[in-house]
Amino acid sequence: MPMTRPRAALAAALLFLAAPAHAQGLAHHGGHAHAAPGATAGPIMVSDAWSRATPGAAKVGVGYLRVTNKGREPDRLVGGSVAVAGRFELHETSTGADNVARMRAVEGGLEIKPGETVELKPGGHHAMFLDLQRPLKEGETIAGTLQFERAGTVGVTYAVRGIGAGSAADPHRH
Ligand SMILES: [Cu+2]
Repeated sequence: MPMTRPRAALAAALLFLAAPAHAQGLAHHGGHAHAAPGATAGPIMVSDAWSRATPGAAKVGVGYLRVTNKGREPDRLVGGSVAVAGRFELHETSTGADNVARMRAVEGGLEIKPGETVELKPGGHHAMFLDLQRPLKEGETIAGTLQFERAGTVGVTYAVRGIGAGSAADPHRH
């Protein structure tokens, strides 16, 4: 899917993503939300889905999770939705030599090979919730779906953590 949003909107989204990274070391241990229970559809299992609280005026939220493929065929995560946002996109973040994080839409979805677990996590792949209808608050859960090429639609519940939660080197995740 081409990135058609104006540059200003993308820049704002990047700022939103980048800002918490500087406060994470301090904030993380306070925001100790538990992940919602996992969901399965056929061989696809989704677990540890979480999101991050958003500042008042933000129109973008983010989603992280793990997907395990227990089947014999590869599958692809190709999209999804959340009830509180107008649009859902899969993004990839990479940090260049200039130490600036950039993100782009994942073309053609994200492959999950048989037996593999793919993690959407800070600093890597993530779900982006666009056109947020309201702020996300720490401690709540938000419902959504994930769309897989083979497995179809899988329900997912994101546990919303604190605004500074989840560094790329989050000690609780590994
Ligand atoms: Cu993004």
